Formats: sequence, structure tokens, C-alpha cells
Amino acid sequence: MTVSEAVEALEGRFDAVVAAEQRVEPRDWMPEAYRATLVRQIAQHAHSEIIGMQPEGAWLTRAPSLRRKAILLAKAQDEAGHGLYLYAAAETLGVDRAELTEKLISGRQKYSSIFNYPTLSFADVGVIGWLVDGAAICNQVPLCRCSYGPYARAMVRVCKEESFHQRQGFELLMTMMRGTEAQRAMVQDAVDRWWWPSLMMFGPPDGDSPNTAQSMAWRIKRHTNDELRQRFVDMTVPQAQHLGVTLPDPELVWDEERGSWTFGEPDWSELKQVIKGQGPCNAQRIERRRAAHEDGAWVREAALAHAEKQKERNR
Ligand code: BYC
Repeated sequence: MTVSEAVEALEGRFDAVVAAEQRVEPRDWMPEAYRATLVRQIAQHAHSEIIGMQPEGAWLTRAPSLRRKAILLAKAQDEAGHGLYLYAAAETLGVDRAELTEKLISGRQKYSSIFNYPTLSFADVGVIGWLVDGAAICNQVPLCRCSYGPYARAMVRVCKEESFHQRQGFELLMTMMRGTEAQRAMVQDAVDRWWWPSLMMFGPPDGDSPNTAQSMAWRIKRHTNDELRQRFVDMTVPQAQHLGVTLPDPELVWDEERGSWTFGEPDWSELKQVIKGQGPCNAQRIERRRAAHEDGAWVREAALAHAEKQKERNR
């Protein structure tokens, strides 16, 4: 068998596994572009979980009650855990977590645009749970069926925890909506600021999404960006009505024929700016992440020295 025949046979086997809805595992042969796409997406996803702790974390010391503080602390800890599963999933593709962190803090890898917006009041904590975790669930439930085994399995647990996060956000907002006029105004203000950025989390419109077609063919992504965005709007509008808030979109209207909500166009130039690093908080988020990484150097050194000692002892 020639080298090109051998490669063809491997490609054929890979295509058959993907077509049969079976899982590609780390030990399996895979096309280099498939591996690179997964590293890109999983790393971006892991970075988002870790950076995503910052906007909410800003309210840990100012939570209005011990109960709210404990809930928020648990949520941020869950997010750290999600980051760890995802970095571990990326490592099965032959990359190193330290290398990925280096790429994040030097601006060579992305994280979700949503975490570059400021959290101005405690209502933002509720709205992040409701809208941001809600959008994350819409995007991530289909990833439980992603063709790459370690990523798909990590998503199962992540999604369960995200559902809980979304409920805590909704419950916080319901409580505030039953409160004073000022509390209701805080919730509406937070919804006004987070609605459009939440829609942008799903990525650019399908016509401007260079990666979707190939990622769908490989069954990494199971739906396009626009399909998931529509699903999110359809899921969220009745919840907004139940809460008693107004979504800041004058074009939002029920389309009887499609059985779906028609909505306005997000400002795609804003998404491009934020992805390029020019959002309201990009510099601050990366600077904090870099400082935390440097502050943690002694912990990594101590853990390595401990592991060395253990190895020595076992010998
Ligand atoms: N922000 O061809 P496209 C969470 C980039 S964490 C920044 O459509 P793709 C949570 C994209 O990477 C939420 N960049 O790409 C945590 C690509 O760039 P490159 C994170 C974006 O990959 C804490 C370019 O634009 N979730 O839930 O097919 C608290 C073109 O886009 C964004 C995930 O990471 C964006 N919004 O589709 C609470 C989920 N959108 O690398 C909650 C996993 C696009 O080609 N990721 N870009 O230069 C995905 O599902 C997909 O990667 C995306 C983008 C749908 C995000």
C-alpha cells in the first residue's frame, strides 16, 4: 500500500465514523484541520469559562445577602470547573494547557465577546444567569452530540450545571421584579444592556461565518449560528413576558406562519469591534487574567515540586 492509499483509507474510516454518528476518540486518526478546528473552538470555550468568572466575580463582595453571595460563589466555582474540563478535553488533542493560557493572554486566542461588557448593578448577575447562561445552553446542548468524544462528554455535565445557573438567574430576577419600583428599573436597565450582546454570543450571521459549513460537515457544530440564535429568541421571549420586562427590540414580532419570533438585526460592527479586542472591558479582562496567571506561578511551581518528590519516593 502506498502512503497516499494509506491516508485515503484513514480518511475513509474517519468519514465513516462521523457519518455513522459514532465518536472520534483521541487515539483515532483524524484530519489535521479537524484537530485544529477543535483546538480552536475548545480553547476559546475554555477561555470563556475562565474569563466569564470576572464580570460576576466583581459582585461577590457586594452581594446583597449571604444567600445571594453563596449562590454566586458556587456559580463562579462551577465555571472554573467547566474551564478545567474543557482544557483537559483540549489536551487530548495534543496541546498543552499552559500554551493555551499563554495564547489567551497574548491575544492570539479568543474568548466569548459577551464577557467584555461591564456589570453595573446586581441585576446584571441575574440577567447573566438568565440570558447569558440561557444562550450558552442553546449553543451547548447540541455540542453534547459533537463528533469528538471528550468534548461531547464534557458538555453533558457543563449543560446540567448551566441549566441550574439559568434558573438561579431567573429566580433572582423574579424576586427583584416582585420588589420595589427601583429594583424593577434595575432589572429592565440590565436587560436593555445585555439583550443584544447575548444575541451576538451565537457568532456572526451564517453568511459571514467562515467556519460553520466545515464544522457542520464534521458534526462538530450541529446547527448554524442563525438557527441557534432563533431558537434562543423563541425560548426567551415568553420568559421575558412572564418576568414582566420589555426586550429592547422594536422589530420583535410573532410570525404566525413560521411559528417563530421575528427580531431585529444585531449591530454586527459592534461584535467585530469586541472580537478585535476593542470592547468596553477587553483590556481589563486580559490584564486581570494575566496578573492572576503570574500570581499563581508559585502554586504551579510548588505542585510540580511536590509531584517530583512523590515520583522520587515511589521509585
Ligand atoms: N465571541 O465562523 P464562526 C459560557 C469568532 S462560555 C468571540 O461562526 P465558529 C459561560 C470565531 O471564533 C460561552 N469570538 O466561528 C461562561 C471565529 O474566529 P476564528 C462560550 C467569536 O467557531 C461563564 C470567527 O469569529 N461558548 O457559556 O464556527 C458564565 C468567525 O465565527 C464569537 C462557546 O465557546 C463570539 N461571540 O462559531 C456564563 C461555545 N462568535 O477563530 C456562561 C463553543 C464567533 O476563526 N463555541 N467568534 O478567527 C461555538 O459554538 C462556536 O465556536 C461559536 C462560533 C458559535 C461561538
